[in-house]
Amino acid sequence: MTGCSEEEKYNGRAEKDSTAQADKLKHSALPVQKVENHTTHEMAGHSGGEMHAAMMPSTKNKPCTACDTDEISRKADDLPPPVNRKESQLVAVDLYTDELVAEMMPEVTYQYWTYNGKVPGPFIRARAGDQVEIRLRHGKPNAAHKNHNEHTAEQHAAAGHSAHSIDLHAVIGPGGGAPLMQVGQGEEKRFRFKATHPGIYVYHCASPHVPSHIANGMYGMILVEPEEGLAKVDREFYVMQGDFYTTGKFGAKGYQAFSKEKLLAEQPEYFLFNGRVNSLSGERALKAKVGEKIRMFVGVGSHIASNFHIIGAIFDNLYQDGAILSPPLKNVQTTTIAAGSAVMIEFTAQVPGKYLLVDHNLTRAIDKGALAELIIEGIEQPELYRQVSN
Ligand SMILES: [Cu+2]
Repeated sequence: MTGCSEEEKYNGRAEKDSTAQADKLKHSALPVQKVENHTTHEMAGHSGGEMHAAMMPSTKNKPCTACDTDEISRKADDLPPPVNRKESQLVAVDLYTDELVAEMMPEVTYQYWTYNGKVPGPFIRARAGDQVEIRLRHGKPNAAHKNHNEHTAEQHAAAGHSAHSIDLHAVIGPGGGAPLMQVGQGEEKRFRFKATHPGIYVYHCASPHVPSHIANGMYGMILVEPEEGLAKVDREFYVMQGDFYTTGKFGAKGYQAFSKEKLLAEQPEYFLFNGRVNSLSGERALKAKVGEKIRMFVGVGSHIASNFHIIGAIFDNLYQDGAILSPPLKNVQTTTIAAGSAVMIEFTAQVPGKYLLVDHNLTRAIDKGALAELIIEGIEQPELYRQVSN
C-alpha cells in the first residue's frame, strides 16, 4: 500500500491533529442575504458512548492517538434551519472531500472518505426555484490534515481516490452533476442547478469505483423545500444509515481496512447511523420534550435498504421515498428506505423516556450497530402509558 493508504496513516502519524474538525459548510444565500453558518463546531470525544444494554461491552473513553479526527459522526441536529424566504436566491454550498482515520467504535479504526470531514456530509437546504451552486474541492482547504495534501497524485491513485465528485438526486441533468464535478487532488470545481422539484434527496460521490466511495462514507442529503415552506415543527433531525465493509468482523479491534470483496458480496460488517457505533446515543442522542413536534429526515447513503423503525413511536406522517408533496401515510410503524433514497417522518413526542431508532432487521441493530436513541423529556402521561398492579 502506498500514499494515503490506511496503514501508513495509522502507523505514521507522529503528531495528532488536535484541531477541531472545523466543518466549513456555508449556506450563503446570494446576493441579498448571508445565512448563518449552521454547522456545529464540536470537539466531542467519545463521551456519547452510553451503550444500550444489548450492545457491546462498554469501553472507557480513551482518545484515539492514530486518528485524524476525534469525531467522524455528524450530530442529528446539525442541519440548517428552515429556509423561510419568499423569493428565489442563489444558494452557495462549499464542500471539500477528506479522507480521515477515525473510530468506528472504541478501539476500532477505519479510514472514512467524507464530505467536510463528517458522515454524513452536510445537510443542504434550498427552496424550489433557487439556483444552487455546489463548490467542491478535493482536499481540505488550509489543511490541518497536512499529510493528505502532501501526497502525490500517484499515491492518491493507488489509494483509490484520485478523484472525488458529487451526484445530487435533486438535480435534473446528466449524472446529477457528476460529469461536471470530477475533482482531482487540489482542484475545485463548481456547477449550478435549479432546484425545481421539492423533495428530500440523497447526494453521493460518483467517482470510480463509485460503490467504494459511497461505502466509505461519501453521502449526504439535500432538502428542496416547496415555495411555501414546510409546516412548522419544534425539532428537526438528520439521520443516515450506511453499511460498512471492514476486513475484520464486527468489533474486531485495531485498524480495519476496507473490504471490496465484502462490498461485492453485499456482506457488510456494520450498519451504522451517522457513521459510527453509538454515534447518536447518550450525550449525542436526539432530544425532545413532551408535546413537541418532531421531524426526521432519514436516508440510506450506501447500498442496503433500511427497515427504519422507532421502538415505541408511531409515525403520524410518513412521506415515503422523499415525496414530500404527496399526502403522507398516516400512523406507520416501520418504513423501507431504499438505497439512495430518503423519507420525511413527523410525529409528536408524547410519553417521556428513551426510544430506540433501529433497522428492524434487528441483528443489524443489536449486533451490527444500527441503533440510535431519542430521549423525550417531560411529565409522565399515565393515561397513555403506565404500569398497573396485578
Ligand atoms: Cu469520492
